[in-house]
Amino acid sequence: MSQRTLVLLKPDAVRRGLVGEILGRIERKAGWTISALELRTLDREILEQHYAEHVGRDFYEPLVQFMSSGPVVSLVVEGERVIEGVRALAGPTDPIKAPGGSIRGDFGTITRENLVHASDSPESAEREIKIFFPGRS
Ligand code: FUP
Repeated sequence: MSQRTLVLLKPDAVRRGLVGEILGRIERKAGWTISALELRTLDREILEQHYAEHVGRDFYEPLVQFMSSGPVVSLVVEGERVIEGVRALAGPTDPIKAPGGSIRGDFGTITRENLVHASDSPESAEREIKIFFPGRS
């Protein structure tokens, strides 16, 4: 089942020079295609839309500070079961619990700075693609 998903390489990934490493893992999956890609620094307004479900949580403010602290790479990836697939490549939210071989497991230590975002359902993917790439909805 072909799908599309919104992926963010977070400011820690860009700062640490891990863009090529992470994009490479996505590109090497058979049949997946990057159909949009942009480097940009996110402002509070777009982050409030993106993280609407987390507004008011104790970790929300530090998350917004971190996510706006430098450029991110935003991309749309299309292909077979890509929503579940990119989340499997990323690993669970807490990088210490993430298995070796996953992006968060290989490179992360703190939950806030966990390198990558990937949509968690077809509905989230469509909502998030509209936020980051309004021309492609
Ligand atoms: P995920 O779907 O794995 O990206 O995780 P969530 O949507 O649950 O959380 C979004 C982001 O909020 C995480 F990537 C990091 C941050 N977060 C925290 O900083 N602390 C928490 O306890 C939970 C999430």
